Amino acid sequence: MNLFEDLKWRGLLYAVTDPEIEDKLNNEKMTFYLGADPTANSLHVGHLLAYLVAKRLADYGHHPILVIGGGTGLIGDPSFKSQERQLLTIEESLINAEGIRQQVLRLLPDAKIVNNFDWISALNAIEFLRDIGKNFNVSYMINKESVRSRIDNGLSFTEFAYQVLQAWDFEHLYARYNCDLQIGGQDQWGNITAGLDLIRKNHGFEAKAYGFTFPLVTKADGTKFGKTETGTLWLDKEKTSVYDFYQFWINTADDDVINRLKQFTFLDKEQIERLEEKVVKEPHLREAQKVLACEVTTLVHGETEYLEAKKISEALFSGEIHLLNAQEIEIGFTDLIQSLEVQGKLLVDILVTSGLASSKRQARELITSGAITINGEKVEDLEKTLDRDQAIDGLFTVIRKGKKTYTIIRHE
Ligand code: 629
Repeated sequence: MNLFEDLKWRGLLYAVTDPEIEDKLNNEKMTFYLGADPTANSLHVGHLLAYLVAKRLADYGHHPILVIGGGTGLIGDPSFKSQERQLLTIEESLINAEGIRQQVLRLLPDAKIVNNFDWISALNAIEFLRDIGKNFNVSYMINKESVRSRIDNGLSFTEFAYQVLQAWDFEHLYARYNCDLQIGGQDQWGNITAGLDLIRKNHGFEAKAYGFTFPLVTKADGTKFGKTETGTLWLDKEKTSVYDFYQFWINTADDDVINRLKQFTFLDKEQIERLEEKVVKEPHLREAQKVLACEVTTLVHGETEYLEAKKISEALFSGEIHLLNAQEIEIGFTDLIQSLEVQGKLLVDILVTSGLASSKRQARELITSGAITINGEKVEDLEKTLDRDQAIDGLFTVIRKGKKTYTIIRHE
């Protein structure tokens, strides 16, 4: 499959600025760019899609430039945003930019990475208004969706001017690196085409530059992609644990999993079609979800982290939490951990204090009926006491009631 067909098959083409792009992408080596503003110190799964599109192009032989918007991030892109943004401080922008640089470097280790703070901060007001501003007609600017949708409920001159800066970036990269393609999500259409217009104004109509956009990721049930109950799914493991990241992908609905495999993995058509068959024939095995979680977690966090997340997940599923070490228990089961002073105390009493039994009587019944296990071993002795020496890594005792209810005691 050639690149253009592959992008189409994966559902990664929303709009192109020129049908010639098909031939250029398939048969030439283009220098292209993708930008992200450092509004946070980490990218999230929405950005991931964009960087994976960049990786697909790079793997095909095109040359990537990744722009970190240290300058534009200080202004705020109004595209697809219903409200004026809170301004970042310069310091926040620089710190966030560094976090993002590290992440994109991991995804595209050979890409050229530049920060538009370097050239935008060097611009003064006179140059901005005379040299760049003169090329923009206000009625043209107002007709951009990003501006029109905001004009009635408030849009500052600051955000209004954003498109000019992104357009200037494109021209800058075109002039300096021969960059002739910008890619972005569908929300970036107005900014990308502003750049093309500026390039034509300054370099003549024969100047050839292009843009294409990919669609926003949508879910079959209509809820927003990339959010969990706890919020945004970040790529930084300090913000979203690898375990939660893995869980997010493993929990993908059957109706969505094939699209996610197309968009977020590098498996080919044949491999994905094989998985599609499995979703239909044996959905209970969740093979497609397992492959998806493996591919994406490995891509973003590496194999060791993926294996650990998988192990934690499987332990929970099989009920064998006691096979994990203390660190894995901390990562996977924070919600189940109770810190208690239990040394030498009777299990009967601990079942009550930890909330697993409502009374001592019930606690005794649970024990004698064989419903209680400690670190995987059934306890039927009513005189059983807890001892730190038998705890996992001297720290945790896993108490299970019945098949699925757990409490994890952290020995104080
Ligand atoms: C300067 C800044 C440029 C080119 C682009 C930019 C950033 C752009 C933007 N992008 C989004 C972001 O930063 O706001 N103005 O969060 C985001 N992008 C990836 C995809 C996107 C887009 O990073 O393009 O559509 C999300 O999928 O929203 O010279």
